[in-house]
Order: sequence, then structure tokens, then C-alpha cells
Amino acid sequence: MTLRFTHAFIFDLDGVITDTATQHLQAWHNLALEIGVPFDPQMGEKLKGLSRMDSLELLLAGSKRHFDDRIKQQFADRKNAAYVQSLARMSAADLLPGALDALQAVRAGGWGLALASASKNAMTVLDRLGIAHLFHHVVDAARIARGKPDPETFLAAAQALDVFPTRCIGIEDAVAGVQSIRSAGMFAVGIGSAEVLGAADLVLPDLTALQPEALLRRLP
Ligand code: B16
Ligand code: MG
Repeated sequence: MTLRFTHAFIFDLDGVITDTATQHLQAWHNLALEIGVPFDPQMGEKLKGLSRMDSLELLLAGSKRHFDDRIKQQFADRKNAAYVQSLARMSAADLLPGALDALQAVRAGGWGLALASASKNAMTVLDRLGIAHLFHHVVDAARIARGKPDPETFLAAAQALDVFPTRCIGIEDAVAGVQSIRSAGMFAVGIGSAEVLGAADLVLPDLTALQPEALLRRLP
């Protein structure tokens, strides 16, 4: 049997391909104001890459009040409704610098291309950006039992593409995401600041600097 791909590139979505991190943060901030829980200014970095419910738990941990599961679900739904509403304004103009070129370069090289986002809205976002057709596989966050920093999301992508994790390159903007890639046994490219993403194998400021072929030469 021949494998379909020798290597694969597995991209995170929010904060790598498009900047919905800002919209997620705004929606959480609004919820915090509405329900009267404190909002730590460092929250932006901490929330990145976490699932919706894990993000909510982190937000509520800053409050001394107790919320039961029914109320928590209502809060999560309220935040998501606000976030989904903000997606209606999204288009290809919201692709981050270098994103389209990077995805197309991976396709042109004949390598596997997957999306490993924690977002249950990932398909909607890809459709709005006009890039859904470029991916060989999009991980369904609703089927992931343990979110980032657990390796499950990235491993699910590698498995779907039938590529060994050691032959995969994961690209992430979040600390939790870089941890997820590293514990999956993949090469981790951090997008953002080296101070924050020190655990990555390589940190780039954005996708304009991503060179798929050069990266593959760094694999063991
Ligand atoms: P949703 P990523 C993550 O996406 C976001 O970074 C994180 O802030 C968000 O809470 C999470 O998706 C879940 O999103 O509420 O739409 O299911 O960075 O893994 O692409
Ligand atoms: Mg992200």
C-alpha cells in the first residue's frame, strides 16, 4: 500500500490563518461584563486555543460565585451566539498575511494539509474565508474528547491523513496549542512572539515567513 502523503502540515485556525482570537476575546469580555465576573487583562493569551467550555471555566475561576452546569451552558451559548454573529462580517480579506500563500505552497508541494482547530465553528470560518477546499482534512472539534494542550486534536489530523506524527509539522499561535503539537511528537512552529511560545521548535512572526520545504529539512 502506498501512503497518500509523505509529510503533512497541520494548521491551527484562530490566530494563525485568521485573527478571530480578537473576536473570541471580545465575546468573552462582553459576557464577563454582563454576568459580573472579573476579566483579567492577561486573559487573551490564556484563552487562546482552549475549547469553549474550558475557556468558560477559566473565566468563571476568577469569580467566587458558584454556577451550576445549566447556567454554564447558557453562558457558553450566549458567548457563542455573539461570536457567530461576528463571523457574518468575515471574508477572504480577513486572511492573515501569508496565510493563503502558505496553504497553497503546501498543496503545490504535494504534502498533506489539515486543520486542527479547537473551534466548533471552524468550518464556518473556512467557508467565510473561501479556503475550505484547500484542506484534505478538517478535524471536527465536537469529536475531540480532550482539547489542547492534550495532543488529541493534532493526532486526529495526522491519523486522518495517514501520516506519522514525526513527519508532521504543526503550526500554532497558542501556548496550549504548541504544547499539544509537542506532546503529539510533531515539529512545532509557533506563530507570534518567541517570549510567549518558547516551547516551540521554531517561532515565526507570521505565515509570510513559512517555507514548507525548508521546514521539512529540519525534521529528524
Ligand atoms: P468555539 P483555535 C480556538 O481556536 C480559539 O483559539 C479559542 O479561543 C476558542 O475558545 C476555541 O477555538 C473554541 O472555539 O467556541 O468556536 O468552538 O485557535 O484552536 O483554532
Ligand atoms: Mg489559535
